[in-house]
Amino acid sequence: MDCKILGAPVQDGAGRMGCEMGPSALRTAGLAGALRELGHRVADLGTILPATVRPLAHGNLALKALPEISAWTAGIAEAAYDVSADAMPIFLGGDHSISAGTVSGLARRAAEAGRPLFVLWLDAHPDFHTLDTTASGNLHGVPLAYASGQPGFGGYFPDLPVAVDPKRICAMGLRSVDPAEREALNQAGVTVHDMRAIDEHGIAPLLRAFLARVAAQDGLLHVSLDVDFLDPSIAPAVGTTVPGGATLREAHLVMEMLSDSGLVSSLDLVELNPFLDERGRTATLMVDLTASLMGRRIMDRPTLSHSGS
Ligand code: DIR
Ligand code: MN
Ligand code: MN
Ligand code: MN
Repeated sequence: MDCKILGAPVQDGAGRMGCEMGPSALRTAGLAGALRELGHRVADLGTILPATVRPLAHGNLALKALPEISAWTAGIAEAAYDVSADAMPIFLGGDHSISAGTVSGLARRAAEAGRPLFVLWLDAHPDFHTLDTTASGNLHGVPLAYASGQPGFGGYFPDLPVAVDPKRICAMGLRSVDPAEREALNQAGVTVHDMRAIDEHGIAPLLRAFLARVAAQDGLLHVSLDVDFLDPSIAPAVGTTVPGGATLREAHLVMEMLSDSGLVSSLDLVELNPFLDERGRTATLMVDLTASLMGRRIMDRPTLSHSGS
């Protein structure tokens, strides 16, 4: 596979500084080398730049860094559209606001290719606030709402060329959902597997059902992996830890099943805050998970094929 790595060192969308160092930490933990070892061609395209920042005033006075995140979203969307023409992009955040750009740029590319874009959102949070409903004002809480065409972003974030159909989004690992988000997720018809569902059913059947839908519609699949999907005991380097997250094996199993599916066309690695890490432990785990997604195996396995693929 041809992989293209792009850094998006955005930190203004999170409540604390440090995500700006995320791309450096993921590179230092050996991301490119791990992928080359698996036989992939890897090009590191360096750092995405934001568009020009212009002043923006919004009625929600809690909003933080709206002009900056709007400008980043424009720059990242353009880069995501361009790079996804002929390679699998891996976007290194940066806080999760980068996915407003990655997902919207990828949706535009998928629409041009005549393929439906599906999104797997691996996160403790759904990031489904609008500019009007966020109480924290941290814009890493809005990217999935923006990219799926929820109202209220017009004139503030870049005009959305193509919205992702909310019914093609699956959020897994949720355990911190604000009331306005819960309502909006239900209204929009997003598939949600919170931690209780994972506890009750196991993560594999939930993911298998979603992958079968992607395969049946010949979809492209974008995976957005927030560090806080993982339990803080294994992934401490994130500003918004929530107890009760995915275990090491649950996370690797997700990545291994994604790899087997052959469906993944792009990836975000977001919210890593190296300032909070224990000697690069979380960065290394994120690289190991990416390696599992890109084909690393404990033992050879019989090739699995998807019904409908
Ligand atoms: C909370 C936390 N829902 C907020 N969100 C995120 O600030 O809107 N934390 N994304 O990572
Ligand atoms: Mn272009
Ligand atoms: Mn997130
Ligand atoms: Mn999160």
